[in-house]
Amino acid sequence: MLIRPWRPWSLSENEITPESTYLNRRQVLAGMGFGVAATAISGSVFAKGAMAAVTGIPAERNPAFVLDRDITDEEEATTYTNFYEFGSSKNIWRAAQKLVTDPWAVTIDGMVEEDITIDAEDLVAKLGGVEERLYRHRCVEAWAMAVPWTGIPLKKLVEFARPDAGAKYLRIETFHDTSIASGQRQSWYPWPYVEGLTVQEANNELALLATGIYGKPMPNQNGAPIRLVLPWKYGFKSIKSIRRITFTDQQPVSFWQDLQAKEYGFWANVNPEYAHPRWSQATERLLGSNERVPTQKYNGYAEWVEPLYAAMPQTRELFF
Ligand SMILES: Nc1nc2c(c(=O)[nH]1)N[C@H]1C(S)=C(S)[C@@H](COP(=O)(O)O)O[C@H]1N2
Ligand SMILES: [Mo]
Repeated sequence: MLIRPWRPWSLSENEITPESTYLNRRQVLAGMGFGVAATAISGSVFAKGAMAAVTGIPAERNPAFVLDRDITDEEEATTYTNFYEFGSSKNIWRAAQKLVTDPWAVTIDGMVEEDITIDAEDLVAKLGGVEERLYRHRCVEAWAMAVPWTGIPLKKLVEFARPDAGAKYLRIETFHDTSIASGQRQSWYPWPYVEGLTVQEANNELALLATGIYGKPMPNQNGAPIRLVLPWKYGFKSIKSIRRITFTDQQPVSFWQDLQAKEYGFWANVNPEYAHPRWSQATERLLGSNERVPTQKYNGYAEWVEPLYAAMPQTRELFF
């Protein structure tokens, strides 16, 4: 087994982990202990759990999306993950194997022509072909990665859902099952995990409903069988293991907003000029290395998404 060297940055990253600092002391200590253990056991782990057969994988790469950095090592991106349902450490990939992702019912409801509950596989087939895209990902905790996602533009789901003219937002929910996800037994969190975005954002070309990564079906720990990927926003907006998508005229209150509205807003568009209340967002650490690089406005995707916000006041509210 590969024993990883101690990396000093992992300690400082633990210190800034926004998703645990406000928790009670007991929880913070438990999380740190687990983090230290994680550096010693996350070697040779290529079999990261059973993966269901998924439509269209591997898919053809869409050449419109190019990176300014190397693709993150696959093992890093699939073993260093945030998925609070399975615990507050980054090393939850093993625990996440408990999730049964096939069959997987997804419900589309709210302000739509007709509510529907459909298996994720059938939904993906109905929405059409998947493609591969290379995207940067920027966590609010100031680590970043660059990975090949497989997925379908979210706008195809909007089209399929046939929302009412009055629907302004998508409210998206993760599964809720305390018998599988030990993190969900921690009652101080507002489970299930919820995220939201506007219908216009969902219709933006960049918004992706992802079913795979590195040319393989999505591993559980990265959000199987279906998750959101919104690369111009902080990573917490990219909700994993989606169960329900509700079209609504009310701005959804997301999981982190509910916990700490002063630190995690609804828009959460990446911007190096607006610091998090507890740390700078000016630079980011590339996963799998000690290298820090400057963070870019909209995570480098301004040309795709700036028009979405052109009519809004360019204040901090848009960027936290
Ligand atoms: N359901 C759910 N989705 C989630 C999270 C989570 O804890 N639960 N964490 C978010 C955060 S903070 C980030 S940075 C990304 C991480 O995605 P990755 O683990 O695939 O890199 O997932 C997001 N989606
Ligand atoms: Mo994150």
